[in-house]
Amino acid sequence: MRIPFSPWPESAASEYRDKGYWTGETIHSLLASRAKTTPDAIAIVCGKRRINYAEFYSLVNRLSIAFAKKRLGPKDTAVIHLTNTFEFYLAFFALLKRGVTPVLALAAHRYSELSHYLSQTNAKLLISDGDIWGKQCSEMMQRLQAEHSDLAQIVMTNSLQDMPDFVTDFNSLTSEDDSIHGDLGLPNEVAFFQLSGGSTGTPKLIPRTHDDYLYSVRESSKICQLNEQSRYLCALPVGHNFSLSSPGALGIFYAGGTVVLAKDPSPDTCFSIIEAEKINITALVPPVAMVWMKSAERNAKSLASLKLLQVGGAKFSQEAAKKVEPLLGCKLQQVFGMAEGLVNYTRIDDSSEIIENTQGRPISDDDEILVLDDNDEPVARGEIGHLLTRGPYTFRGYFQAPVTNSKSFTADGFYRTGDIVRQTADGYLIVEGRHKDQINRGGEKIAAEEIENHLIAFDGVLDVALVAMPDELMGEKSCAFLIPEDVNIPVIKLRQFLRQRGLADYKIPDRFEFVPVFPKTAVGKVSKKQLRLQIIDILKGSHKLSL
Ligand code: OOB
Repeated sequence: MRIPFSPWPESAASEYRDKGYWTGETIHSLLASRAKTTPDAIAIVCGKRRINYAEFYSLVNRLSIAFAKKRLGPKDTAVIHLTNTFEFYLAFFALLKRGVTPVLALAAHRYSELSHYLSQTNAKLLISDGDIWGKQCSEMMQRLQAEHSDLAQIVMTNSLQDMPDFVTDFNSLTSEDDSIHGDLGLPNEVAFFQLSGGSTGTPKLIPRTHDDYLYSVRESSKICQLNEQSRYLCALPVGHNFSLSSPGALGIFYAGGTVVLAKDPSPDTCFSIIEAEKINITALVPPVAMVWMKSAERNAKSLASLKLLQVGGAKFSQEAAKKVEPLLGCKLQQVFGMAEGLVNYTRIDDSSEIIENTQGRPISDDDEILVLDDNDEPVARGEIGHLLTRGPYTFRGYFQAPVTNSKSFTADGFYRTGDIVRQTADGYLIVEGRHKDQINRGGEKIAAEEIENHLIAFDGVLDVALVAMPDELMGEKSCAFLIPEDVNIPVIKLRQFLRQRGLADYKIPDRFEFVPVFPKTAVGKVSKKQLRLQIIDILKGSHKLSL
C-alpha cells in the first residue's frame, strides 16, 4: 500500500470487481481515452482559453514529467489549493498520472486548514494561486514552508505561462525522461484525498481509490444522461465532490462533453456564460439556486439552453424546488451526496412529486442503506432515523484517524453519515436533519468543535459552544455562544483573532452571544439543542439581546 488506507474486505472487493463496478482502470485513463476518441472536442473553457482533449492530455503528460523531474512520485502527496481554473484539472490529472496523491483543498481554505493538511500528509508540494490570497499570500506561504520541513516546493500559478519552471518542453525530452514518463497510478490504491465537512476538532481526510471513484463518476454520468453535447457550467468550487464527480467535471470528461468554468456562482458571472456557451447542465447549492431564481424573473432568456439544474449540498425546500422549472425553465435534479462516498439523485424521468419532495435515491443497487434508531435498531420504513451506508464507493475509514473511525463506523463497516433521514417505500431518501455537530452554511460545512477549539484559546473566554441558527437564504448560519471570564469581549476582536489564526472566512461565526452559563442536558453536557432554541428566540426578538 503506497498511502495507508482502510481497504474494503476482500469479499466485498471481489464482488464489486465481479459485478464490473471496479474495472481496474485509473481516473486519468478516462482522459487518455478521450484524447484518442475525441481529440478535437473542447474539454475545458476557462475565460478566453479553450482546450481540446488532445491538448489537455498532452499538457497533463508534460506536467507529469515535470513532477517526475522534481523527484515527486508514488508515496508522495501534494496539496492543490486552486480557484476555478483550468490548472486545477491539469494539476489533478498530472499528479494522478505520476502516482502522487493530491489533497483537494478548497480555495476558501487558509493557513489553518492548509497547515493541517500539510502536517497530516507530509506533502512535498503545494499548488496555489496568488489571486485568492491577496496581499498576505507570500507571508503565509513563507510561514507554511518554514513550518513544514517536507514541503519542498510551492507553485503559485494562475496560468501555465506562470509556471515555466514546471512545464518542461515536450520536445526537449531525452530517453531518460521517457523512462520516467510512466503511468504510475494504481487502480486499487488511494488516488486522492477528499475533505470531510467534519464534526471533530481537526479536518479529516477521505482517501478515495481510482476504482471506487471512477465507478461513481461513470454511473453519475449515465444517471444524468451526459453525452458529447453536454456543456457543464462549473460554478461551485472545482475540488468539491459535487462539482468534481456528481457527475461534475469528471462525469463530463468521461462523456466527452465540455466543462466551462465560472469564477463564482453569482448570476452576474454565470448568466452571460450560460448564454454565450450554451450551457445545458449545472450544479448549485440551495442559496445560490434561490438567488438565480430571483434574477431569472428579469433575465430568463439568457438561460434558454439550460436543461438540467442540480441542487444539493444542503436541504432544498419543497417550496423552492417547485419554483425551479417555472422560473428557470429547466428540470431540477436533487442531489444528496457526501465526500465520504454515497451520492443520491432524483432521476431525470422521476415524477415532479419525487423530484420536489425527496433528495433522491442511491447511485448503486449495491449501496446498502440502513435507517436506525438511537439504539442502532432499524426503524420501520418511512420512519425517521440515522442514516448509515456501505457500498462500492463509500470509504472505509478517514486517513490516520483511529478514534474518529471507531465512532464513525459500525463493526461491519457501515459509515455513520450523521444525517437524519426517512426512506420512502420506493427507496428515496428525505433528509430530515442532522445528528453530527456540524453547521451547514448553505452547503459549506463547519465542524463546531474546530471553531470552539480556536475560540477557547482567546484570552478571557471561559467556555464556548457553536450552534446553527436559521437563516432565510443560507438555510443555516453559525452562532457562537461564549461565557466570558468577566466582561463581554468586543466581537470585532474575536473575528480578528480567528482571521489571524488563518481560518477560512466561511467558518468565522456569523454571530456571537455572551451568556453567564450554558443550559445542560440531563447528563450534564452542554445542551446545544437548548442553545439552538435560545438563538431562535433571540432572532424572533422575544429575548433581550445580550450584546
Ligand atoms: C456534499 O458533500 P459534503 O461532503 O460537503 O457534505 C455532505 C453532507 C451530507 O452528509 C449532508 O449532511 C449534507 O452535506 N447534504 C445535504 C444534501 N446534500 C448534502 N443535506 C440535505 N440535502 C441535500 N441534498 O455536500 C455533496 C457531495 C456530492 C454531491 C452533492 C453534495
